[in-house]
Amino acid sequence: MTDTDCIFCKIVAGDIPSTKVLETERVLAFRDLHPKAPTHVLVIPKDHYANAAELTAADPQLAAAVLAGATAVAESEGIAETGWNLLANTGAEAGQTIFHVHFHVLGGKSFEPLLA
Ligand code: D5M
Repeated sequence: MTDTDCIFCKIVAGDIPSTKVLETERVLAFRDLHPKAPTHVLVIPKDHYANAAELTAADPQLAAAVLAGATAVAESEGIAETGWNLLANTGAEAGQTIFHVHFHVLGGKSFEPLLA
């Protein structure tokens, strides 16, 4: 499942370059182009779903695989022990700009707690 207009589908296809951090059969993780922290990696399903809600409704197993990928990235980046943030902006009002679901893995600096 791909969307020909989707920039992350193009990254999956290898048509746009990316710095890959992890790849499995169904999941890809690559460094964010505009990092907001020393570690800033995006974890995506290779299949195209617009957001986390669509992914979870359509394929909960794949959603779990993406979360497992995020955890593996935190471990390989050396931030699993110090602490890391996992963020999926869902919808334009929440700040989502690319409508291929992606989880931001952020670490290596301290963020103000969102809910403080
Ligand atoms: O996050 C979208 C994120 O995607 C944002 O942090 C920039 C990043 N981005 C955009 N284009 C690229 C490419 N080509 N490679 C890597 N990262 C990219 P959102 O949650 O939708 O605001």
